[in-house]
Amino acid sequence: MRDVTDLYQEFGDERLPPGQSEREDFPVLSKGGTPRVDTDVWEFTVSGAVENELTFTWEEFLDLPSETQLQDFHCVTGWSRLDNEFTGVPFPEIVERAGVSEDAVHVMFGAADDYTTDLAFDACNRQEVLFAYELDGEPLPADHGGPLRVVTPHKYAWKGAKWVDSVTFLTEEERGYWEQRGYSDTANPWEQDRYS
Ligand SMILES: Nc1nc2c(c(=O)[nH]1)N[C@H]1C(S)=C(S)[C@@H](COP(=O)(O)O)O[C@H]1N2
Ligand SMILES: [Mo]
Repeated sequence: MRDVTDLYQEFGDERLPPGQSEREDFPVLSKGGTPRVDTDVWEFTVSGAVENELTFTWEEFLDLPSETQLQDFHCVTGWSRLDNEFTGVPFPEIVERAGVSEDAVHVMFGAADDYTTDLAFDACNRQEVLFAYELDGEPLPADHGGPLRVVTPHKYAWKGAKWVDSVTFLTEEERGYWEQRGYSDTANPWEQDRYS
């Protein structure tokens, strides 16, 4: 397992970002209910500024190289859950297979509940950004985004789309669900980038 809980050193002095408090349980925050996602018909698509548009079935996605990481999780509402064990596919694995264009500057994630969230390409193209399907050694619970979610330990957690089923590479910035409603594009917890 790779421990990435020290990535805070890139951004600040304290592991726990300012204005956050640690909690042991794992609250569920979703804009609506938990969508039903059937892995038998599930499809994951990669499109936009890429050489190869890609589609993965669930089995194909599970065959991609994966990694287990120890990560922290920071919610913009003020709680942090430390030392979560997430297993999944690192974002750069997708970038490599898709042959992302030089002019891709931004990324939009899409999800089964019509949620979207955006990030700069450089902020996404890191080993710690995982398409995660296990939490603490168990299949990711549906409420937390199972079968597949994104985790972004260097950003507030709304940047991690639960029930993720698409990634689009963009040559211009666009805004996701919360970003259109006043939340930050950068979302750096150590700078308290909560709103834009
Ligand atoms: N698809 C989808 N992803 C989502 C959300 C959502 O409503 N839909 N909520 C976001 C928000 S605001 C947060 S804080 C985290 C919460 O993840 P959790 O429910 O596992 O704690 O998921 C993020 N990802
Ligand atoms: Mo949130």
